[in-house]
Amino acid sequence: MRVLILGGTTEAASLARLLADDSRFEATLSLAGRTSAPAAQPLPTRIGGFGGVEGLVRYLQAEKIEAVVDATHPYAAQMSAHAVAACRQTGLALASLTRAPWTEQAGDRWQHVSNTESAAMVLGDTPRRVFLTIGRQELPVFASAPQHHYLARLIDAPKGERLPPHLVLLQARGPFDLAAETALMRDKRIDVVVSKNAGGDPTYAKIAAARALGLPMIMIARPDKPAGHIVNSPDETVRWLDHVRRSLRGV
Ligand code: 3Y8
Ligand code: NAP
Repeated sequence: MRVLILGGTTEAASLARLLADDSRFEATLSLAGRTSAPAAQPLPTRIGGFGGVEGLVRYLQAEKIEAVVDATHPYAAQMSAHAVAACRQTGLALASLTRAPWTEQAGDRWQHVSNTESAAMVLGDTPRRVFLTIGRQELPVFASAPQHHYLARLIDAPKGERLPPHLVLLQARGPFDLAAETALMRDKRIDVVVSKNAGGDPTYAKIAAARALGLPMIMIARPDKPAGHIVNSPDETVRWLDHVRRSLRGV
């Protein structure tokens, strides 16, 4: 059965490894092409947008896709909206591989904000040393709060976007570990961390490091992300795919 995986996450990578050795499925992984050198994957991989819902519908039809798995990041809301629309239009089965958000533990000092603009605002007027761990796409938002000193972690360097004046770039790709995160925040004298609530293990270390150092964390809320049939692990996704395969083949 031909399967499209909308990827770009740790879960998508582990699902790709499961499907690569499974002769029941002929899967293709799809990336947006946000990074210049994405990690190699064990499945045929297509890179780049589809061209909106219509482009995705045309791709699904041309490639004779029989089931779609949305394994994109919790903050990739537009891709998920397009996947729901395109699968509704084509009648294809859609599973959404989701990951639970992080929840506050004892000792956490989280301040919840609804979006990146509010995160820039709640930093306040007094200059602070801010660890931005939200990547590159929304860095320009912090140009509106130029009084702070920013350490921004991202994968590829920004290209020409308007940036805050006091900015140090840290090009690094997750996952990250607790000792390194704690040492980094201490060495750079960070006094507040800004993060998305991505969930999952790959970047939980920054949450634990901030707690250990008693640092406040500004946590940006997740966007509404449309979904099809919810699955919570790569294994559950494979079981769902086999269920679809059997029902399509009447077995
Ligand atoms: C292109 C594919 C794998 C998947 C690895 C996960 C873990 C490491 C943590 C911090 C947070 C951040 C960012 C992050 C993480 C995993 C996972 C995850 C956060 C790659 C990848 C692609 C992207 C896109 C990139 C965004 C950026 C976001 C950096 C590959 C490595 C901050 C999200 O430069 C850019 O334009 C980067 C853009 C979208 C968010 C942003 O707004 O800048 N991810 N990340 C995917 C595509 O083209 O479709 O390059 O190999 C995948 C991973 N990133 O295979 O093990 O599963 O979450 N990615 C966030 O969580 O806030 C880093 O630094 O603490
Ligand atoms: P988004 O805002 O939800 O989507 C914007 C557009 O990017 C989509 O409409 C689509 O373009 C294209 N796109 C997104 N994901 C795609 C995919 N997997 N394959 C093909 N095209 C894709 O997406 P985003 O938040 O920028 O995320 C882009 C990629 O990075 C996704 O793969 C996501 O899983 C990964 N990622 C994102 C974050 C994050 O913080 N947002 C974190 C980690 C990983 P068209 O309309 O032209 O089809």
